[in-house]
Amino acid sequence: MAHFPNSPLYQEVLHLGRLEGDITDLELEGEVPAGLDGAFFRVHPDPQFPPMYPNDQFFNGDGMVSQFRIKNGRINFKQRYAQTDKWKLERAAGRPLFGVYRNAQTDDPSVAGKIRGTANTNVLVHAGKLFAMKEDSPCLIMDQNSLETSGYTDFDGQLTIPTFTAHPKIDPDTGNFCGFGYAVAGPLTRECQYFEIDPNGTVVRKADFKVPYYTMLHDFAIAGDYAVFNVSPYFSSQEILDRKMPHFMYDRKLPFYLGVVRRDGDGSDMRWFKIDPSICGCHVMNGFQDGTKVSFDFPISKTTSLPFFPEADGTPFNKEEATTYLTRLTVDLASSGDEITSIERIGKAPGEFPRIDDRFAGKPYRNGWMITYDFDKPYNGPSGPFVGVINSLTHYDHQTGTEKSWWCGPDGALQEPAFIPRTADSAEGDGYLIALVDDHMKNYSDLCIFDALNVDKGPVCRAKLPFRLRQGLHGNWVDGSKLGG
Ligand code: V55
Ligand code: FE
Repeated sequence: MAHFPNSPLYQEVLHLGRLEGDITDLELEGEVPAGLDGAFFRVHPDPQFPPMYPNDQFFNGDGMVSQFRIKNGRINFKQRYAQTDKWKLERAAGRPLFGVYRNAQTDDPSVAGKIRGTANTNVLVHAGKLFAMKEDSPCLIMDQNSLETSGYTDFDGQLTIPTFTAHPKIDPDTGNFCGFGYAVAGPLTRECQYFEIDPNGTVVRKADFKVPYYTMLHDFAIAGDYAVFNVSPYFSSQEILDRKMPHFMYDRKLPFYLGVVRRDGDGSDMRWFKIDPSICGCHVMNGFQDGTKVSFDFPISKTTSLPFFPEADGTPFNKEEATTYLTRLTVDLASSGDEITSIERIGKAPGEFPRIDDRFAGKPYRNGWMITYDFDKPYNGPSGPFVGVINSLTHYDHQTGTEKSWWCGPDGALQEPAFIPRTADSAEGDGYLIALVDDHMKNYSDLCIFDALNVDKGPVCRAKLPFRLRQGLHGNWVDGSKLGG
């Protein structure tokens, strides 16, 4: 029987978790804000079995979903594996059957043609279910109260594409789930589809388009009437897959493109704007429309910020070139060319995992948050999977240009936050930020709640877990009205 390799991929910051369970009434430091009722869902990759190949990577772990249910001043914790088809097949076999990250050519022949998804990237409640998402596979449905998995869905035959997004946006006006799939005509293909699913689970819009080259179309924005996509030079090829390598590499010689398409059309109006030499982006803070102008805010770097998606020409990973700064691209649809109108840095603190008050998705907005790298601060722990230790939480006020940050101390790091409105109709940004703060020395995680506009004051409440959650990806808050008990 294989065992987990003696590598940083499974130890230190990425020490495996694999724990399913429940804790009622977490220990608290400080008080849960009065009236808070809902749940914070988040997910991390957590391989059930040792990897079939030693060159596996962090993004290939099985999805482990955590639920923090907050009500009546108390916080309950529940954690379960997303029981994907992959997870069930491997569980039944008692061993790994799927090979390296998004490369079916490395799988055991017994699972040929099976859905390879790990549901390890994002979790969000929509249409009365918890969607557990990975961009290479369909949407996995779980129960938002029990975290039981029911399985993959094609929304009653309404969505026939083989992939789904891990970065949906909810349109605050319609409540529609806005998403897309890429490689919809099969692995490595340029065909993509934008879609919207209404609050009842009905697919109400579809627009087909083609990216300029096959890439990792990881995140996007809605911006008024438009959907906006960033194509950064991540790529793959049959040759990479034939060599049994993980799926993506990076080619800084490929241009960067921003694609803008109407959300209510058939996709034929897609316009691609170009930046060459390229920049590199991944996650998106927000987008908005002002007449014929469309703006897109995202942290960018000069080159790949993900060390495990290496440069194809062998250029070694470079921390300075990989450090991401919040940047606003603006394009004008009244123009006839493919030029970006402006590119403007709008944040000083470098960071990633951007968030907003989601009630302003696709609209002009003032407040953004990211977890950030304060490179000047000391750090006692081991290095992790990113450019540096993400030791701070920063609020960006786009109106005044001011930033407020909180440093978590020398022993750990933060995971991606989510915004909680104080009340359904409170002003933009008036509410809380919720985020895990991990102690890499003592190996505990605290779920922390901050006053969203005063994050620099530190958490108003800490809920203490008796262990550390593994580094995760994304998650979302849902109001208690969408949950049982
Ligand atoms: C990302 C994460 C993924 C993935 C592709 O953050 C891109 C980027 C956790 O999985 O499969
Ligand atoms: Fe992501």
